[in-house]
Amino acid sequence: MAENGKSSTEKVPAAAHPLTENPTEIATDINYHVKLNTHFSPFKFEPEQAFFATAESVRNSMGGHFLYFVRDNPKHTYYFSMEFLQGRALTNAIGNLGIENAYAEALNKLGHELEEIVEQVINSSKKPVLVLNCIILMTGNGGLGRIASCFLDSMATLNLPAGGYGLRYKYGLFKQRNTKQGQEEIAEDWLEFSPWEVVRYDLVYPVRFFIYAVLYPGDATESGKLLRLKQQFFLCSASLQDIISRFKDQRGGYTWSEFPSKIAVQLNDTHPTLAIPELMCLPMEDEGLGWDEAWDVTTRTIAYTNHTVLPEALEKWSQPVMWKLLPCHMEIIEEIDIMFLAMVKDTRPDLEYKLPSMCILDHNPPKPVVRMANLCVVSAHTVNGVAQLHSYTLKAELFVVTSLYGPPSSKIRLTALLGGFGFAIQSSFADDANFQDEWASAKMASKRRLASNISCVTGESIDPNSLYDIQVKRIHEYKRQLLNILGAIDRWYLFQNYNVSVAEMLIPGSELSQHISTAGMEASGTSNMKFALNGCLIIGTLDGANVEIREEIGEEIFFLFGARADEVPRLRKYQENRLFEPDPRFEEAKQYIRSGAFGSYDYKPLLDSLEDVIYRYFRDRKRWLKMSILSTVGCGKFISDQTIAQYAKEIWNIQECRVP
Ligand code: B1N
Repeated sequence: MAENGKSSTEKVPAAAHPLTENPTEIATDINYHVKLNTHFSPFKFEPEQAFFATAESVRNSMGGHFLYFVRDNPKHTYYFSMEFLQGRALTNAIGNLGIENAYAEALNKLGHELEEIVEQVINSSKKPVLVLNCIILMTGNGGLGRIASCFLDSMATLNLPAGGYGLRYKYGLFKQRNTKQGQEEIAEDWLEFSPWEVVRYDLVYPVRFFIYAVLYPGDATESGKLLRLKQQFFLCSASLQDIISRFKDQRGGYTWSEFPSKIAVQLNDTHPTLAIPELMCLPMEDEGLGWDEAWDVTTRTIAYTNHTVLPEALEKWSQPVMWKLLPCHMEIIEEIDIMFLAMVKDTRPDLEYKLPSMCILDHNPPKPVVRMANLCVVSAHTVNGVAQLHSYTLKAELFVVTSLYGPPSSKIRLTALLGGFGFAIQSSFADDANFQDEWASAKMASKRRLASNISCVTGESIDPNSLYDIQVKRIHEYKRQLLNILGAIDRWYLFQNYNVSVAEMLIPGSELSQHISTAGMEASGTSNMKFALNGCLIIGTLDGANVEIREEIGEEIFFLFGARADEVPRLRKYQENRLFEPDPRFEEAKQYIRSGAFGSYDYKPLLDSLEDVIYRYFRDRKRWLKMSILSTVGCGKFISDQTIAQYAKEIWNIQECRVP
């Protein structure tokens, strides 16, 4: 065991800016930042300046929390993710600190409205979308990045000594503008204004490459792929060097064997997998740690979350590219693979026939690749899926290898949450006429807010009494947006640039939402939880987290759609043998689209029986409201605070660290 008995100088936290809840003191503090700010004239106090000054005031209040963690040196968790889909940072920060009312009052004293001020924030990582009759098609990614940001919020809410590492992309995904010619893509320079960034000039770590301008460089070309790999390595290397340097700075020196009792690293999918060989490499190269110790440290530190089982979405990197770029890391990966193969042969000869799909290095020509998910499964101490059904699939089909390490721990659901009504309710309220009225007016207010935004963006006005039926998802065949479009072609609007702020409007303002992916394909889905929690009823298949939502809220308030996962293979066979006869209305809808006559067509024949049921329910207002209330009541289990509390206990072994 390597001993590195360096004792660091004792750190006494400097007095932090006090976290005051007194509106007068806050107003004075905001004023101070207005005068101090170097970005704007001190004589102006427009919403933009007010936003900056407020953000800086809040940011200073947060410093105390960091210092507290340094002083107490508890075990920390670090969440590694190649993407974080943030919403409004200011709203999040004051929400998590519980100082929303105090800041609202302080701004009032200064002649501003908090609601107006937070709107000044430029929404980061805007996801381009097209809403076709309220079907939002995202060309970027959704749940995975949003979960990462929700988790950071929940870590803060729960006072956990935890944080995230990600890349500071210069450009997010492009902004979308729709013209008659089609989609126009505009560079998204989202870093224009960010009062939240703190540059640490004193922390510099050597990483061999530094090129990372764009989130999702096109991977159609070899150079695009290489850039993505470099980005991934950059994230892993710089983050681990920072973590190790903080670990070494702790009082009383350190031994490497205690690293896993001080640090937990969670990999958000396989994108940061290079953290595994890098955590082996850094202490072996820099401090002469032996292989066995390095392997022990790495495997006790790293946990992995899988977000998909679709074979085409599982990351594979070309072996020649990896050898060229990261030869030392490839040596380590090769060694891990050899170790793993030997272990299976020794301990589970009955599983040897599975080795070709279980091993990390796939040597098959013409494209020998490294399978990143397999490397994670072999090396992580815990692997989890993102919904019950998904975890079963993981266990059963994909990674038999987990069973080698005792019972697989894929049991945790990950959820993300936006908006919400913000009050505690019980199922007994669902029949209460007064409560139903309040519920209806809250929903109506959200619908009006959404309608007014749609009208600003598109010029179209929408009757708030109509049924708002919404599908928001990354574009993929299995999510079956096309199916939904076929059922919605005569009601189309254009709604651009879907992002977290739009979601906060859209989700509370909707009453019915589509989650109709082919059963067995969607790992979890996250917007399904958000819609259900916001009292929006769901049409869904028995896929991903839909299964659990239906269990929690009750099957009678869930509009079930389509085949079950176990029926899908039979139906596919049918289709292959041309025995499957689609509903004639599909043909009608396709002909209709080809005719190009969207506006004038009588749509009635295309409505299927499920829609008939839905409209019948919708017209019975009391019944609909009751179902909507019960949907929210049943969604407690999908709140990310609860998920993170479970991670903290079951995977990370970290404790709350409360700031007095
Ligand atoms: O992660 C979500 C799940 O709710 C969805 O079911 C799942 O499809 C989604 C490569 C991904 N899986 N894989 C990705 C994202 C970015 C990328 O570059 C893959 N996203 C999901 C949250 O668990």
